[in-house]
This record gives sequence, structure tokens and C-alpha cells, in this order.
Amino acid sequence: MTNLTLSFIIQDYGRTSRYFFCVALLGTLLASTSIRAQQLPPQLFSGMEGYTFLPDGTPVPIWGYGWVSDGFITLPAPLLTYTEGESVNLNFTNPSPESHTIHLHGLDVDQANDGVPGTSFLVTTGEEATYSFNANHPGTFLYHCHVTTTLHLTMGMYGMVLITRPDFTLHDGGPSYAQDIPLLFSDIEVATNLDPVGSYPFHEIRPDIFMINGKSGSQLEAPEHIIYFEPGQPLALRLGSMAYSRIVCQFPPELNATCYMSDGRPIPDPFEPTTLEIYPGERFTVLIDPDPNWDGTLPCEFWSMVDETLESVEDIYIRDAMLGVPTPTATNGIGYPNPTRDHIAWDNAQEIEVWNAFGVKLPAVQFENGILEVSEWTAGTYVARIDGGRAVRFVVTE
Ligand SMILES: [Cu+2]
Repeated sequence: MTNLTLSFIIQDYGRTSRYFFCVALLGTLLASTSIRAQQLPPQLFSGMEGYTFLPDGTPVPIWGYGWVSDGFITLPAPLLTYTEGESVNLNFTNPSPESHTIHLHGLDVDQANDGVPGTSFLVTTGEEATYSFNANHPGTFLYHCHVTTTLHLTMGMYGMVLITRPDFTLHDGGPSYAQDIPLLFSDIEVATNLDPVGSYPFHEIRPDIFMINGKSGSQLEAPEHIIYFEPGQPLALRLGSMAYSRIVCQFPPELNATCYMSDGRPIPDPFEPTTLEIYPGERFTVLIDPDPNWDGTLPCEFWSMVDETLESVEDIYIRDAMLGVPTPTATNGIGYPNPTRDHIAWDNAQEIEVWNAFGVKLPAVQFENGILEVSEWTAGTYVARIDGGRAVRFVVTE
């Protein structure tokens, strides 16, 4: 795996387009745009007309932030990365119909730049603003809108901030590592996002979709969301939660995990976690150096904080880079090639159902021996359900 590919995984920690018909097709292009954008002074905008996609392909409305240069909002919001000691001017523009702010959660900013409307400032429709602060402490942080916080946050207005050191040590005198892996936990109640006006009272919001970097369930198995490692090259898991739920990560011993930082500061006595609880707003930095040839998951439990029900277990897939990309199978629903121009295959698949981007089920498709013939199809995004199981998106090109 090349460094470029690894950086793609890191930068592209969850992207969702309002222009969802073409986003998959343009994914690689947009990812490179995103990387370039982060080398320029960041210019974020807020939007209220985005979509995220559930594992079955269902679009769910979101509000959020995006890069002005990209023109679309994402769930979670773009990853903001700064270097320790940097003097940051975060430019923000709000073309959306409601006021928003950026609260820099856990960062050492002064009150005027804190993004809490009553003590800082609102960014009203059509306004631009700059949040200024010094990135004095390396670590894992978060940001979110602080206007009617419960609603704007649950609609999707949140992201992660990383402050790193050029020498790839976690902090002054801290351990060195090879790559940052941002992992942002969150959840949504689909009914709220479909009807934000009817979301009151907020305490009755009960999430039903549980996400890591905006992805859930089978989406996390997709090759672009697998974390690849090279033995002896530790990865820094940047764990942060914007979820309603209490997160419990279950670390397999083969990951050889050590937790070094909490809430943006070094822990005096680093520890080797078997389980790690993450409450809403908390962040941890955990180095892993998995055993050679390891290919497994880091299960993350989502527990309701209202009645302590285990709501979901979402898996982070971690795999030795030497093993390459996993072989697509019908069981993980990943067809190949994708995008495609003439056909797409699901090994061992027996039956298929297909919908177009308008949600219209195609009455008849040519599907034999697990191969779907699409050479005569209109270019665009489609959703396929394989053997009545998981639904996946695929793209037919011109
Ligand atoms: Cu907002």
C-alpha cells in the first residue's frame, strides 16, 4: 500500500455528497481535492441540504460542514489538521438559511473564538467569520455547531480536529508512530433527520444508526474503510465521540494497544486497554502495533445512556497490508469492478434486486452466475441487494 493510498484513507474519513448521483464516480478526484484543500487555509461552509447513506442505500438528510473548494457537506465534517504551534485562522462562511457556529471542542481558544453563541458570536445567513487560535497542544479534538446544539449536532454538524507534530511523535517526549487514523463515533435517529422540526422534545431522541466515521454495519467492511498496517509501524488511533451513546471499544490482545493521551493531553501513566469507554465529547489517542499477518476487527459497542441497552456493535476492520485487499465475496456484498462500464460480479451470488438513484426498482435485469450485465445501462449510481441481504451501491460509467 502506498503512502498516497494511506493518506487517502486518513483524509477521506467519511464523505457524503448532496450531489449523490456523481459522488462515487468522482470519489478519487474529490479526495485529491480534499487533500489539496487542507494545504490551503481551511475554508469551511455550513449547509443544510446534504445526505448520508445507510448500509441499505437509503439516503438520510443531514446538515453539516464542507470545504468551500469541494462544494458539498460531509458526515462527519472535514477533518481539520494543524501542526503544533501553528497560528490558525479557520475561515467559515454560512450560505445556509439558519445561523451556525464552530465550537472548537477541547481546544485552548479564547472566549471570543469559542463558537458558543451567547459568549462568542453567531454566523448568520450570508455571513463569513474567522476563528483564530494557537494550536498549542498536540492531540485529538472535536468541533461542532453550538446553535441549538442538540439538534444541529444530531443533524450532523460535527467533525474531528488533529494537532500533530512534524516528527510524528504524539507529544513532546512521547512515542513515535507512522500514521494518524481518525475514528469519530456518532449516531443518528433517522426520524429526527427526516423531520428536524418535529424533533422536540430532544430528550426523546433515540438513535437507531450507529457510526464510525459516518459509516455503519457493512459499510465499514468496504476496502476503503479497512485500516491497513505494517508490522513495526504503529498507528495512532484518534478516537473521539460525538455519539449520544456510551462507546465501549474491545481491544483484541493482537493489536498490542497502548493508550497515551486523553482529551488532548498526555496520560501520566499510559495503559494497555482491553476495553476503553468513551463518553460523548471524550477523545483518546491509542497506539496499535498489531501482530504480523493479523486480520481482524476492533469491536466498538454503542450503549444507550438512558437505559444501558446495548444498541449496536460496529466493527473497525484492521488488516496487515501484506495481505492486500480482501477478496470480494457475496457475503460482504462488495461487487467488482466498481465503478463499471459493462458488468459487475458478486461471487457466489444467486439473486439480485436493483434500484436506480431515484429509488425505482428495475423490473428485470440480466444476472447469471453472479454477473450483472450493465453495458446498455444509463450511467449513474445504483443500489443492489444481493441474496436478500445487505444492499450496496455501485456506479455505471459512460
Ligand atoms: Cu448549526
